[in-house]
Amino acid sequence: MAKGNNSEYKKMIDKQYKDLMKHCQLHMEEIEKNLPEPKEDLHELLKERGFSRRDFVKWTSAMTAALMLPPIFRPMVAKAAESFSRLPVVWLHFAECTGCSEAFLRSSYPNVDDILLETISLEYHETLMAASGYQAEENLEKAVKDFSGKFICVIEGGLPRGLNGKYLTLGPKGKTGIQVAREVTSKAAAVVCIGSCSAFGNIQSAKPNPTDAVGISKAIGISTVNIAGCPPNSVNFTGTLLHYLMFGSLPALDGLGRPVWAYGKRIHDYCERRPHYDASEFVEEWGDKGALKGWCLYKVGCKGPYTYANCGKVRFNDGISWPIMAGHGCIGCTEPGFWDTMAPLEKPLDEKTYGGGERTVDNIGIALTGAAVAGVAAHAIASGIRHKGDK
Ligand code: FSX
Ligand code: SF4
Ligand code: F3S
Repeated sequence: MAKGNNSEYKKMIDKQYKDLMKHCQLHMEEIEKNLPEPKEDLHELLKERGFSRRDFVKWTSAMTAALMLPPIFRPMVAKAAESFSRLPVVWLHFAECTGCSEAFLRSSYPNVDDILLETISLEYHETLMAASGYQAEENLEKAVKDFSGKFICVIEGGLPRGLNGKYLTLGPKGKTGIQVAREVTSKAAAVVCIGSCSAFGNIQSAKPNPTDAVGISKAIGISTVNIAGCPPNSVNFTGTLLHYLMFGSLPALDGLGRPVWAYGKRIHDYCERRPHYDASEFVEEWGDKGALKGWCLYKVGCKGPYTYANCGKVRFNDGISWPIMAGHGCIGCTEPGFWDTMAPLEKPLDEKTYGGGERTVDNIGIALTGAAVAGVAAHAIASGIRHKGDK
């Protein structure tokens, strides 16, 4: 419909939002019936940590906007947050540094998202649980059986495929990571890869990659939602789970499985140093006049023009800062293979390969992130949910 006919257009949009709201309400009623009682009282926990009711309301507004929903959805975002601890989660660890869990669980300046994560109903999490050996394996089997088809499988870390997967074995029976991943994900409602290692292989698969490590999707051939970043931002994880709680589906994904609401734009598009880039004011070397003045970090290796993520918008540690604000360029940690493709990390990319100078930023962006751009519109809302035919 042409936007020119304003009142008709508005009516159509209003109807779409009403239908979406109805879908959301019905789904949340289903949750009331089908998922266990909340294990934690979010409001009590927030109070204990010094967050007021007003802080929570402010957070729901910000999260509603971040998820690209109109303000009428604020009460539903609040309700989904209160139901966060109803969603059973099985959290697996493969080849990684555990920095993703650490970043979420040990933040010195926790935000509402970090507190929300504390309420998550972790049926199994190797780093946090007390059990080990046979008991741990039993816990995993029980969680998968009890919540079959209902739990979210969160995965940290990539999977080594070399030696038939034997570079990574787990538990007393010596199962390979690939075996465990297949068994658990086949019973999950959705698979969320947290961090660039499980999403794309990341450092584990950097050259020369002697263990032949890859991301989960590539290792076992399933669709995954990829919360990229090394480590990723807790906001991008909680927002994705809140969407799932509200609508029973995962948010729209780009061609690399990343939620569009969080990874739809480049670091360069949200960067506070962008006016300096446009005015050709660059830091030429560390500690120079430009560095003191907060100029653009492109010439000291910032890969923000080729990196899709919302770091500049949501920041880290309760919004205090983010890499570029702290004075170092983005190293592209949300992009597949960034360790190899974005090297050298403190110099601009090779001009011969990409065409030369900052004039060609857009060419480089297209070359490195073409797959992401081409795929943004291509994925359906539920593309993170296991497809029937997935092996
Ligand atoms: Fe990888 Fe996460 Fe980087 Fe580390 O688990 S994304 S190496 S922060 O810990 O997987
Ligand atoms: Fe910001 Fe980096 Fe872009 Fe410069 S190149 S404007 S520092 S994202
Ligand atoms: Fe990673 Fe760049 Fe953000 S390095 S944390 S994507 S600013």
